Amino acid sequence: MSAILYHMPYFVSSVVANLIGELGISEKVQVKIIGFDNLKDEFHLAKHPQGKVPFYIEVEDDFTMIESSAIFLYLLEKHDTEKKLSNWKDAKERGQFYQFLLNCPCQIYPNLAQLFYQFLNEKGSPMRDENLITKNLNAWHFEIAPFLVKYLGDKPYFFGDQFTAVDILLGYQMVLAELVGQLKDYPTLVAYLLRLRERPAFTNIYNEANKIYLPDMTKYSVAIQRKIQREEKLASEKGLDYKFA
Ligand SMILES: N[C@@H](CCC(=O)N[C@@H](CS)C(=O)NCC(=O)O)C(=O)O
Repeated sequence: MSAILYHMPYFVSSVVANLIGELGISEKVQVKIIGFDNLKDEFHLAKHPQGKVPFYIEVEDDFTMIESSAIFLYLLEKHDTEKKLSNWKDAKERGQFYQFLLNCPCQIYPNLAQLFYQFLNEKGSPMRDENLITKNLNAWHFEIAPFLVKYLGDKPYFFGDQFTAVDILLGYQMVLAELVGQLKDYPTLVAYLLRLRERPAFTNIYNEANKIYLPDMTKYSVAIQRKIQREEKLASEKGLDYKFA
């Protein structure tokens, strides 16, 4: 095994794990689940500056990459040699692939992830920011979802009849939208998600069993404490008066 993707189910690393499944390259790229116990440990922080997932390592020369979309594009270019998932019909279609490659992690995912984390807090909890929830719900319902509904139209997949790498990127956003209860108003997106669920590589990543990895505040707090302790230690070594607020 020469390469490893470090992944946490339902985290944004899922798009890369899903790509590996679709390409059938799990013999070449091992998908390793990093559990809450190892999240933000010394090894993790040495490989990813924020202790996030995904990160990807080619073991022989310790070549390391972070950022889901960069790893996604790297693996697609390296392994989709038969253009099974990236047979773009022209430069414009390639451009639109780049559009979603950036729009998913920069716009859609942060919007839905913030809703997910906010909804972990009970109504009335001081941790819950209703303004942030409203802002993210508005962005989803008034901007993002209408854009996706219009783009998909009555096509089975985002670029037409053929499933492509773009559907891996957007499939994750559909899963998140469903998790935060915001997909049901959009029948075409619901039908699209059902279509994706017919793919074994998709259900291998997004299934009930893997939901044990969905964050809750208790599981996550150990990793956060570990990060805070490390930062306070580094700050004191540098003589900085730094306390995590
Ligand atoms: N822009 C980064 C975002 C990475 C990211 O935010 N990962 C989240 C999961 S979805 C994470 O690892 N969170 C754990 C943490 O922050 O402790 C990417 O697309 O790879």
